[in-house]
Amino acid sequence: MFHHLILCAPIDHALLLLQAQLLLISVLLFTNPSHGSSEEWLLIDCGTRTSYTDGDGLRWQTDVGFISTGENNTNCYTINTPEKVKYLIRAGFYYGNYDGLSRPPTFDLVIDANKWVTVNTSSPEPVLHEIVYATKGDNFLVCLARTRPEEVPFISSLEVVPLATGMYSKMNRNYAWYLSHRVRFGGSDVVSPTKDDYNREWNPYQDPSLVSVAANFSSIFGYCADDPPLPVILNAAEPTAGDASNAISLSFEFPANSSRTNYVALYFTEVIQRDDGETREFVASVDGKEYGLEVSPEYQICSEVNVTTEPAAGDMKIELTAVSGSSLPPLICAAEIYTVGETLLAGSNEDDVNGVEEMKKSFSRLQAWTGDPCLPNNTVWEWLGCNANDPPRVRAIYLSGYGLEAGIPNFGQMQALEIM
Ligand SMILES: *[C@@H]1O[C@H](CO)[C@@H](O)[C@H](O)[C@H]1NC(C)=O
Ligand SMILES: *[C@@H]1O[C@H](CO)[C@@H](O)[C@H](O)[C@H]1NC(C)=O
Ligand SMILES: *[C@@H]1O[C@H](CO)[C@@H](O)[C@H](O)[C@H]1NC(C)=O
Ligand SMILES: *[C@@H]1O[C@H](CO)[C@@H](O)[C@H](O)[C@H]1NC(C)=O
Ligand SMILES: *[C@@H]1O[C@H](CO)[C@@H](O)[C@H](O)[C@H]1NC(C)=O
Ligand SMILES: CC(=O)N[C@H]1CO[C@H](CO)[C@@H](O)[C@@H]1O
Repeated sequence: MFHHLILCAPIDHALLLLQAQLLLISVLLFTNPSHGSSEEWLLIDCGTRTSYTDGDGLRWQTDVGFISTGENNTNCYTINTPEKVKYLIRAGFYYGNYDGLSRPPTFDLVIDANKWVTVNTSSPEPVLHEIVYATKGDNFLVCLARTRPEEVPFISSLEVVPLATGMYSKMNRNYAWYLSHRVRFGGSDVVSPTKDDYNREWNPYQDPSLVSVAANFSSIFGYCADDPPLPVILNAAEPTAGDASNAISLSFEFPANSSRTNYVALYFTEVIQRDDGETREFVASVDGKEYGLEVSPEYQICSEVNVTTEPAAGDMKIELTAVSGSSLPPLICAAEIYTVGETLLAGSNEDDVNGVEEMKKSFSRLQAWTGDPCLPNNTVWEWLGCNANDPPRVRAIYLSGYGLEAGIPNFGQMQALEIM
């Protein structure tokens, strides 16, 4: 029973400078990507009234042109896309008391007909939510849904980056995949999104039982399918010298009572030219399961193992264990872990969507309603009732209170309609 609306909120400029890449909106270019390039991104910054190019040469603009106009002027963002491309999408929220009310709102973030996440903006830090999403058609919508009557949703940033064909190919396209962890091991600094062809941020994984080893080369000859950036690959971590176990044990935090299925990608390179007779071979296991992930990294080549894991609960344990006979311990450069969401809903019945679009054309008072009319089912348009079919159908139209005088248009194709 709540309205989808969007407010591109200004963000604190000092924080913007510190967190530029996190807080800016980028929406991409609608060409079919083969190599990641920031030139394929269209960048929108909620804190700006005019376009500009930043110090990294990235072009930023306002959200004008991406929002549908309505009673509240801004509703959903419509992102035009080529069909069947996967996107990395990151939404950022920084309240910073921009409205002077000291009332950080909680609301739903929605992508097409699907709930993405409930956003709680009470943190003093920017809140970021990131997914890999495969578009179904020639555009997709990102909407903010008001779920608490007194709280007005806003967004600070929305970054949409096309992924190259073949990236994350084990991620089933019928699901959204939520970023849970993305780490690099061989260094203590963050590798910023501007260093990554796909706008990914790589945070250091700190563990006293690991020691960093820098590669003695500065370029690689073989790339990984999921294409981590060079600074991440040129540094690895090994067990601290003297550790006899020849193993690396990693732990990644997850809610204790969650049931999670993850896509896990691990990245490696051999950082030294091994002497004759030296070997480095190890196996990776996730939550104690081996999945046949065997690694023998090669000098100056990125290698990757990846797996969609069986459901598990609580923290994730990843173990890298040297095979017997390996003269060198395991090493690792980086890891990404994405958690699968619910099956994506296709959207409400198409005839009904077309029917309500016709009604919106006839009644300007209805034009503020955007997004899917019946989905998610806690954000059904206020003047509609929907059934629980899959896909849902419009069951009722409640126009009293809207002061509508024009003739009712023909929406005879809305066959589930019982109440007007
Ligand atoms: C938002 O998060 C804050 C801090 O964790 C919490 O106190 C508050 O109850 C949350 N709001 C909602 C609506 O869940
Ligand atoms: C996943 O790992 C396999 C090897 O196990 C590799 O062939 C593939 O390119 C990797 N990447 C993707 C995106 O599947
Ligand atoms: C997990 O725990 C949280 C807090 O203890 C609770 O609110 C939530 O309902 C639990 N979820 C499940 C699936 O049990
Ligand atoms: C890297 O180390 C190997 C020996 O492990 C050496 O042969 C090679 O010249 C070094 N490369 C550079 C660029 O220093
Ligand atoms: C709303 O959708 C959720 C799944 O997203 C489902 O579990 C729930 O039963 C639905 N509620 C109604 C009233 O259809
Ligand atoms: C259609 C709709 O939700 N309109 C809202 C626009 O914003 C004003 C002020 O926040 C609300 O009072 C309207 O209800």
